Amino acid sequence: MALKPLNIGLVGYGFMGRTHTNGYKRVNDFFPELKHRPVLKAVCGRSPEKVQAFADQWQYESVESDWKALIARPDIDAIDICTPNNSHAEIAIAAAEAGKMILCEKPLALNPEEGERMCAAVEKAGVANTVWYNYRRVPAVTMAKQLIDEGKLGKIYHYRANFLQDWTINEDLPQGGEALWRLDAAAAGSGVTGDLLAHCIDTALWLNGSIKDVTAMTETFVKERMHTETGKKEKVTIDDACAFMCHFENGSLGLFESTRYARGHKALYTLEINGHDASIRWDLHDLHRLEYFDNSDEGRLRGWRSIHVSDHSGDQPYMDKWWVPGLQIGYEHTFVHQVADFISSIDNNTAMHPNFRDALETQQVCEAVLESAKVGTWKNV
Ligand code: SOE
Repeated sequence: MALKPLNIGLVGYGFMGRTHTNGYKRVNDFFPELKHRPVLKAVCGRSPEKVQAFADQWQYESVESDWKALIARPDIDAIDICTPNNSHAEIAIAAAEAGKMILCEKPLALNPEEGERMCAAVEKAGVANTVWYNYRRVPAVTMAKQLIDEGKLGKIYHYRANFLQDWTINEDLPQGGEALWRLDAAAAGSGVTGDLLAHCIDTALWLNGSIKDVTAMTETFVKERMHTETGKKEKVTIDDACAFMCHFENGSLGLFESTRYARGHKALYTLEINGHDASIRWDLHDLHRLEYFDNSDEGRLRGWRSIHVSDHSGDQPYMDKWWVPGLQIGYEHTFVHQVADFISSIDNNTAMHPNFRDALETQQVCEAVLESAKVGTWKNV
């Protein structure tokens, strides 16, 4: 049966533009049951040479230099937003009003107020929407969700997560511009809180439910950096590091830390969950492995199991789509999985998560974290 086209209009062509496009290109080869095929219709960006080079390399059919023109095109079904965070709201709201489906890069917005307006727009228009919190779709993380939902951990006491990097230690690194907008609060909204902790929060809300309140500290280690646009040294207004504690609604305690100043760590996302009956541990650098301690194991053999989530039997999520049992996949596959799940939700008219509403909750936690760090007290989410 011929697949129905899902015409994609991509806005932005940076690192995330590549990860998403790779997902669109590979999905049907590995998920043959899907009824739609993403078609790379157009990519949009301000620099005509760069956008054309991207289109040529990734085989987009056409280019646009104005996202409004892209949204106005009747041959586009879905808008994929890969621009800096300060343009997500405007583009998403316009896309929803034009009846387009939307796939938005994380974090949803600059703040919850923008996020609310984005949710209202997609819900009013009734358009399919998702936010690219891709780590949910690492097979081992998805399997952690299955185990928790089956009650294998029992009552949860602790949730711990870190996201550590070291790429901004150099004081000479400028802020702003196309490459370094993540260091400019005007474009990014915040530093590690919205960029990295948002991933940890998204996974945590999914695995362990809502967060009630938070207490946080943030630090900006390099106080001034050259701004690419003004050519002058400007105050740095993002958080370079952030740590927070929280109470989850289920009574468990949370501890989260993120920094771009952890020398030696490039992108280390780790999480650990301790329940009454069992514990789970996961590490992005060894992403197939789910470590699992089950207190009901026979005493002599009780200990941490190291499960390589790469089997096709026993419902290990996503793995039967790829190679033969035991062989590995990686970071880029999480985006293929997200595209597959998005298309499947369209094919079957089922809910897709994380959607804008889910991502708004993450945004609200980020806001409470930043606010708590500012005022130095606990903040309700
Ligand atoms: C920042 O370095 C970054 O690229 C984030 O923006 C991504 O969301 C994260 O997955 C990896 O790190």
